[in-house]
Order: sequence, then structure tokens, then C-alpha cells
Amino acid sequence: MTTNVTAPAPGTAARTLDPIALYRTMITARTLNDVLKARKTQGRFPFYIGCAGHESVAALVAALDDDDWLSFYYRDLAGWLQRTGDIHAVLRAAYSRTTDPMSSGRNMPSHYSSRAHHILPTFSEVAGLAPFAGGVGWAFGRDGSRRIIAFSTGDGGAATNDFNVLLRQATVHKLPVLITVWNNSWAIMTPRQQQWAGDLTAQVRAMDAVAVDVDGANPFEVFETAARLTERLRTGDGPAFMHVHCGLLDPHSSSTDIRRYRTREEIEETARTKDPVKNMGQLLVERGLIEEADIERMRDEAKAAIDAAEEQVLAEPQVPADRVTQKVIDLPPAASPPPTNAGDGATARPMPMIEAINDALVEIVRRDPGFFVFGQDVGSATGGVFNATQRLVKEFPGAAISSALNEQLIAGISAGCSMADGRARCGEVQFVDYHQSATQTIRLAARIHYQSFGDWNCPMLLRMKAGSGGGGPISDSGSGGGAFGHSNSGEPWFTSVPGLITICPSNPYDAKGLLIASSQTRSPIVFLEHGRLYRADIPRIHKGGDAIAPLAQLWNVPAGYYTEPVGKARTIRIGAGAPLATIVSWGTMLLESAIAAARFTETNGGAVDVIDLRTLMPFDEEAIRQSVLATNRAIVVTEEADFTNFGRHIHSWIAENCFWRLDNAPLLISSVAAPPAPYNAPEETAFYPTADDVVTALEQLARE
Ligand SMILES: Cc1ncc(C[n+]2csc(CCOP(=O)(O)OP(=O)(O)O)c2C)c(N)n1
Repeated sequence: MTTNVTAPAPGTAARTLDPIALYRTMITARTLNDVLKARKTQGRFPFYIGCAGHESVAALVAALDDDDWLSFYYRDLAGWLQRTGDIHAVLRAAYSRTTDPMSSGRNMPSHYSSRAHHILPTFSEVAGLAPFAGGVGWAFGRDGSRRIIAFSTGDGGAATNDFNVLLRQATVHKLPVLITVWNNSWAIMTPRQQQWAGDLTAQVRAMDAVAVDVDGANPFEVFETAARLTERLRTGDGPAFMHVHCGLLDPHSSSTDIRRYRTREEIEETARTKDPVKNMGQLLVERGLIEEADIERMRDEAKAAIDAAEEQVLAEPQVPADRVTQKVIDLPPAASPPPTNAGDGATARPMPMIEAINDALVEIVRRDPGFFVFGQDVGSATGGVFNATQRLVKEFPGAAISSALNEQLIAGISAGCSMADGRARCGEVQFVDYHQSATQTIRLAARIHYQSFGDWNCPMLLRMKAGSGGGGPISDSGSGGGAFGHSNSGEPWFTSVPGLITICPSNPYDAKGLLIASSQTRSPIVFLEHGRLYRADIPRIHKGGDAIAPLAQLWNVPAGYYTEPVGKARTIRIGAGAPLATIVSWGTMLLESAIAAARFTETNGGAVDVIDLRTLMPFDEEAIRQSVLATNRAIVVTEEADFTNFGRHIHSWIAENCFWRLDNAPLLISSVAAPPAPYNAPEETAFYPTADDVVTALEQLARE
């Protein structure tokens, strides 16, 4: 083994290693680990998960530049210390102090995170950061900065979908990601043999990454391998993989009894042969860089520094309970109005929603050349299967990029890249039904702001075609034949995720304004585009009859850049005089509701208020309250199937908040309780509510 202790090899830019500083970091990590283990045993805090046996990760970090990003996992205390030198932070996290820079005391200890030091916010979900790390690598691959990101996980982590998504992201797109698996042979109590068959390193190599096995008990070998691979990564030749063989010197965590699942012989053998701190000390002594006595002295110095830090941290403030709802969501800034003249003479022109979406994407890229849409088929000449990116493809080559058929891969690129760039980066999911594999990534993206107590934002923007297939509202255009897999409306999947903004426009004007507003988001957004509305015309009172006048202007879309406010509903009054009832709806069902209101008022006179929620979560409570307090009657209309759904949430909110002012029980109109939606026309039509159902409900409210 050769050791790069003085200078880089001629002709390379490899970093030099200060072996004594590295050893100091490793010994500090081990000492801090032992202190924290003891404190947990003393009942000073509820949980601790340690690093003993994994300290060579400090050598890997030593091979990187400070501008390189890190995606750690819970064994990477030594990596944290190598990058930040901050023992206080570790103690602050353990003791849940507000001063904890990782999460202000919100997350468990050992969940490393720091925007200032480019350390992504560690999740408890094993390897959950993997698709995000791919997204960060994507950003670095595009920006020419030659930065890289190093990702680590354990042997159990290598079995996750998330990890396999990262491998595909990084290899297909040749991303500068150093992927490391720290194989300590255990995933809690499950031996390594359950995680993969055959040779993991060979498997990764076959995917077209440079892949090597490394002895994790030897920090010099870890450093040299990482330094060599890192230089290659900076050339843009694609990812590298390190299969680091190491040993776990402690039980899995403070909740696990090591002797219940590991033999005494194996534990002793691991301690004897796989202790990187002990090995490093011996190597330094053998090379004459330190003396035996220095080891004890350095340990004492580390302990003294930890003791002093602990005393200071214990005096720092504990987390106040009333903070619990802070930093859940970060809405985009207030809306900016359309230009009165976009410069080409045309201020506004009629167009369907799909054109308005094309228009919005073009406006976004004009102002933010780093913006892109990544999704299945979106880079094709047609601009995806629904043509939403057709103009991007034509006018901004490279801004719409076709992806592999993997929704989690898409979400990860969008999420990670948005964190690296600090601006919305867009993924397109072809049908909302297929977002399922991305669920974990979406949920984690939505948690980042809260978990890190505002240190991180994840402005991921995911556009999805949602809702029933077909062209135009059901009352106008009949069945669509979308069937299973192409017809879910999707609201409950997203509106139940804390920290996630869900938007669903009903018309071209709002689609454009809200999509442009979404490009300024700080929290992740799911933007639901109802397929029936892509090419829908202004809804008509009766098939072939007059257009509904109050909606007509929303099909006239201004040229240029404008935004509509996220979190604000649009109240549309249909008819004249005092409104009889409030209908709350969104998307396709907003059009059915408007048709119903027009028909009802045509026959009965008077008016109906139709509230288009537009943003489903967080929804506009004030708009609903104001209208229902004036009408005293409410109907919620949703395309969702009749199970636990978002429409019921709005219905329940009205009952809870407006109860004493209601003349009758609020009504809920939804699809039936079945999986959406059968392919044949009779059953499909029977599945969805239409304007006729809403008219019946209005008549019932008028009678009661
Ligand atoms: C996705 C997920 N599934 C299960 C768990 C529970 N869990 C926590 S750690 C762990 C084992 C991880 O093992 P490995 O990746 O080998 O890392 P090690 O702890 O051995 O370093 C499990 C199953 C989890 N946190 N996340």
C-alpha cells in the first residue's frame, strides 16, 4: 500500500492528506461516540446510533473539496467532524437544543445536515436521500462547476429502491456521484446475504460505473481510492462506486442488544481486525508519524474538548412546545399581474389549457435558463404524450429532457437539483396513477423544510396529468375511456402530506399564472393537470349552447409573464342577486359545478357562488368561510372516489367552522366507491358525478 501523505502524484490534482489531522478527527469521533452512548445509557436522552467501526468515512471526506456535497447516513459522525469540525452540533442534536444547526433539535441524533457545509439533510428512511443525491449530481453535471456529491449508505441500504434509483440516475446520465456502500455485514439483525446475491461491486460495474472494493478498516486505502475516483468524477466520465468492507463494533443502535444476534467470537474478531481507529494509530506509529503515547494524549484532548462542549451545550435553550407548527410550508411570493402589453401587440388571446401550460413553461425558462422539465417522452418532438413541452422542445433545446420509465427517478432529479440550484426544477409524471414509486421521495421532499427547521428548502415542482381521460367536461363530452391507470384524480395522495403544496387549476388563465408562480416556490409542489381540461373549451350551459359568461374570460390568456397567487381560491358568481348556495370545487368538477349553477339559475333565477379552490393544500379557508357565511348552504364537488378523500376534508372543515350558520347539512358529491374508472362507457359514466348531480343537490338545498 502506498500512502499519499505529502504531495499529490505528479500530474494529478489529488488532495494531500494530513494523516495526523485525520487521525485526530477519527479519535474524536470515537470518543464522542462513547460519550453519547454512555449518556443514552444514563437516560439523558432517548436514542443514540453510533459510528464505531465506520470512522474511515473521515478519510473519504478528506479526499473531497469543501465545495463538494455530502449525503451522509447515521454512521457518518467522523465524516461530519471531518467536514465541519463541529462537536457542539453533535451534542446539541443529542440533547435537542434549539441551537442544533442540523434540525434545531427536531430530528434524532446522528441525522447529519447542514446547508452551509453542503451536507444534505439525513433521513431516517434508509437510503431515502439516494434519489436526491442523484438530483444534486444532475445539477453539478449541468453547471460545469466540477463539483461532486458523495453518497453513503449501509449494506441494507443497497437493497432499497431508492439506492437502485440512484445507480440508474448516475449511470444513465453520467453524473458526478461517488456512491459508497459501507458494508458492515449487518442491517440491524439481518446478515448481508439477505440484501443481494452475487457480487455487488460487479453488478454496479456492469451498470457502467467504475466500481471497486475497499478495505474500510484501512483509512489510507479509503482516502487514496476516494481521491483517485474523485478526480475521475470531475472529468464528467460518470459515477464511481466504492464497496467499503468494514465492521460494526457496537450494536445497531441504543435500542439493540448485540449479543442477541451476533456471536461472541464474531464480535471479538470484528473488534480485533476491523477497528479503523486502532489500525490508524498503529499505522501512524509504524510510520514514525506519532509515538504510542500520543494516542492516549490525543484521546484525552478529544475528551476534554467534548466535556467542555457538553457543559456549554447543556446550558443552551431547550425546544419550546409552541414551535411545533413552525416551518411546515413556505409559500411562493405574492402574485404579479399580467403585463398590459407583452410587446408583440397581443395582450391576450383565447387558448386551451395545454397551450397555456406550454406558454408558462416558456416564460419560466426565459427568466431562468437553468429550468427544465424532466419526464417520460417530454424531450420528444411532440413534447410528451400530452404535448405540454412541445414549445420548450422547439424553442429551448435541452430544456425538456426525456427520462427513464421510473417515476422516483424523475422526482429525485427534480428534488435534488432544486436543492442544489435553490430554484424550482420540474419533473413531469405522465399519469398521476403512476407516481406511486415516487411516493417516498415526494413525502421526504415535503418534510425537508420542517425537519431542518428551515435550513433547507426543496422547491421540487412535479407536474402530473390527473383525473379522468377525455376532452372537456363530462357533461359536454361524455366518457373518455381512461380506465384504470389513467383516471385517478389523486388528491388524497398529496393533500395529506405535510409540507407539500397541491395545485389543480380548472382553466387556461389560472393554469398559466399558477404554473409560473410555482416556479418561484420554496416548498415542493404537485401540480395536477386534469387531462379532460387540456383541450377543453369554455363550458356551455347546454351541449352546443351558450358559453358560461363568467368563465369565458379565463380562456383568454395574456401573453408574457404573470402569476396567480398560490393558496388563494377564485370565487365565481353565476347568476344575479343574492347567492343561494356555495359550491366548492376544483379541476374538471369546477366546470361541472359551473354548468350546474348556470342551469339551476337559468331555471330558478338568483345566483350561486362557485369557489374554485385552485390550490388544494394549503386551501383558502377565508374564501370558503366568507361565501358560506353569506349563503348558509354548501356543496363540495370532487372527482375522487367515495373513500377517505380530500373533498370530505373540505366538507368536514365547513361543518366544523360554519355549523351555526348553515341552513342544512353540507352536501358532498363525489365519484362512487370503486376504483376509477371502468373502460366501458356505461360504467365510466356511472362512476363520475356530473352537472346533473349538482343540479339535483342545488334543488334539494333550495327546497329544504
Ligand atoms: C426504509 C427503511 N426501512 C427500515 C428502516 C428501519 N431500519 C433502520 S436502520 C436499518 C438497517 C440498516 O442497515 P444498513 O443499511 O446495513 O446500515 P447499518 O445500520 O448496518 O450501518 C433498518 C432496517 C428504516 N429506517 N428505513
